[in-house]
This record gives sequence, C-alpha cells and structure tokens, in this order.
Amino acid sequence: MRKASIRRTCAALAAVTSLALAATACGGTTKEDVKNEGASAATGGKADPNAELKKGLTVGFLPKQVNNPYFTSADKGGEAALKELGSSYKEVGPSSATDTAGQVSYVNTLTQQQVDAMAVSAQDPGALCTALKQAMKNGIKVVTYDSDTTPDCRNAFVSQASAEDLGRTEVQLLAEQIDYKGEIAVLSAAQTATNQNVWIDFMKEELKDPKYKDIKLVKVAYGDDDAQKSFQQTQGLLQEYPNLKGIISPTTVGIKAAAQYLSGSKYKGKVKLTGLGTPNDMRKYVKNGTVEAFELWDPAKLGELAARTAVALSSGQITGKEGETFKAGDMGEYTIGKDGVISLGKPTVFDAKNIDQFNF
Ligand code: RAM
Repeated sequence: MRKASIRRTCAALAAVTSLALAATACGGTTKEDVKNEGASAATGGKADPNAELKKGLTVGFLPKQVNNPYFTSADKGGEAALKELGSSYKEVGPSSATDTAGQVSYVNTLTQQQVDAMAVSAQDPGALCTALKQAMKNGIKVVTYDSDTTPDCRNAFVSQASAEDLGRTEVQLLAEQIDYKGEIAVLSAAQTATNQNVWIDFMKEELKDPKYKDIKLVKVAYGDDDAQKSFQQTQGLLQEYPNLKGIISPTTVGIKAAAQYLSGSKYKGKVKLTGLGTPNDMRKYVKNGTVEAFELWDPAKLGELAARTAVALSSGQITGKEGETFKAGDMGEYTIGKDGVISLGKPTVFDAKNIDQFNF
C-alpha cells in the first residue's frame, strides 16, 4: 500500500473510532500526523490553478433527502459532470428531510469508504459539523451545496444564488400580487434547514422597508419537505388566519403541496402563492390560475457545479479561499467569494409566459 493510501485508511479509522486509537492501530501514523493533515485540509494548503484535473476520483453526493425530485435533478447534474471528467459518482442519503442523525451517519459512511470528496446539502448544520471536520481531517474535500454549514466545516459552499436576492425577491413577488396589503405567512421546510432560514431572515429584512408597512408576516410554518405535512400546514394556516392574503414557500416540496391545497379550495386565485418551485411541478398550477409567478435556479446546474468544485478541490486547483478561480467546463469560470462561497448565478422567475420553455 502506498504511504498516502495508508494514511487515508488510518485516518478513515480515526473518523469512526477515536484519534488516539487510530494512531495506535496505525503504528506509523501519529496523532500529530493526523492533526497536521487535518489542519492543511481545513485551510486547504496552496492552490495551483494550472494543476491538471484528476481522473478516477470518487465523489459522494449526500442530499438533504434522496426521494425529493429537486435533489434527483441536482444530483443527476453532478453525476453527468463526474462521468465527463472521468470520475465516479455515488449518492447516499436519508429519505426524510428531518433525519439529521441519518445524515451524520452517511457522512461517516462516506468517510469510511474513503471517497475523495463529498457534496453535502445540510439538513442541520450543527449536527453535521463534527463529522464533516473529521472527513476533512482524513483528506476528503467537503463541498456543501444547496444548504450550507458554517464555513469551518467544509472547503467550499456552492450556492444556488445570493441568499439575499432570493429572500428579498420572494417578498417582492408576493407583495406585487397582493397589492402591498394584508397578512402573509411562510411555509418552510425543516426548522433547522440552513438555506430556508437564511432566506427567511432576508425576507424579514426586506419587509422592514416602509413600502411594506401594510403587510404583516403572521406565521412561519414548517412542512419539513414532506408533501403531506406541507399540505396540512397550508390548510392549518388558512384556518388560523382566515384573512391571509398570501404565502411564500421557499421549498419545492412546500410550494407544490400548498398549490395543491389552494387549487382544490375556495382560496384558489384569491390567496396568492409564490416561492421556490420547479417548473415541472408548478406548470399545472400556473395554468389553472392558482399561482402567478415563482422562481428557482436550475438544480442540475447546481449539482454540476458542486461536482466540478469537488474535482477542482481534489486536484489542488483551488483550496476554497476567496479570490481563487477555476474553470467549470462549459459553465465557464467561477471565482470563490467571501467565506468560500461559489454562487451559481441569478435565479429565473417563471410565469404563464415563459414556463413552457423549461423542463425540469
Ligand atoms: C427543497 C429543499 C431544497 C431547496 C429547494 C428550493 O427541495 O428544501 O433544500 O433548495 O426546496
């Protein structure tokens, strides 16, 4: 076995046992070695923009939820990019968006399997951090995509768009539809979801503008990215707030379930709904007058960029530091921003005029 691979095996052991035990079991690998390797993984060493892209890598995708069509599209984008780059793809993950312990054990599994990199959408950043740090100590590159952790728990975050833009524009879309007046609610995903929580904070910021003085956010409800729970939460919102004028649902599962409820109720077309949805899920509700406009990015492109970032990190082209640049194939050149964030670009607003041009 080559030295690097011995080190990786022993470091993987450290992920599942304790560092001290791994150091003993691995003889030549001391606690200090593991610590040093971890430190350079976390800070990333020095980037070589001209380094050749490595082939034959294995990149594990760990979405928030495997049976969510949004992640199916995203991860397929990652899979296609890895195939093109001559590397392997695997996907593991929980079927519920509130199985935080499950996500942690999937991180540990990928670490034990000694993947070269992992792309993770965090259900709960607090719960995942220790396991991700352990993965990085083992030399595994960690990319978060879709839903971030804190910057110290990953090498880079591939963000769908600016969180601020997403939060503010969802409020703007709804405000126009309700003539800047009335009670509104948010139907979110899981209470711990980093992405939804950041967007909701920016929604609240946007609502502070005096032009929204007649709009009142009455409740943030959580449907946990579960279709049935999201449907029931929508029903509950209308019962609790009979004067509700609009709902923002910043989750593809939530907005679809809310549209389904509204379209079969007396509120259809009267209570406005916007947020983040896929054109294929929402087409029917745009055509039947339940929904006027909503937005999203292309999830497959997000997955592709996560895969390309993982390979660039594993190849040493980037380390995750602000200002580093890399070529993401046909997607063009990306520059790493503050806190290791790489932003996909601007989201698209979908309405009756353009929705038929999109198929995802
Ligand atoms: C759901 C998930 C995902 C989010 C999209 C908009 O599929 O909560 O994290 O980015 O909606």
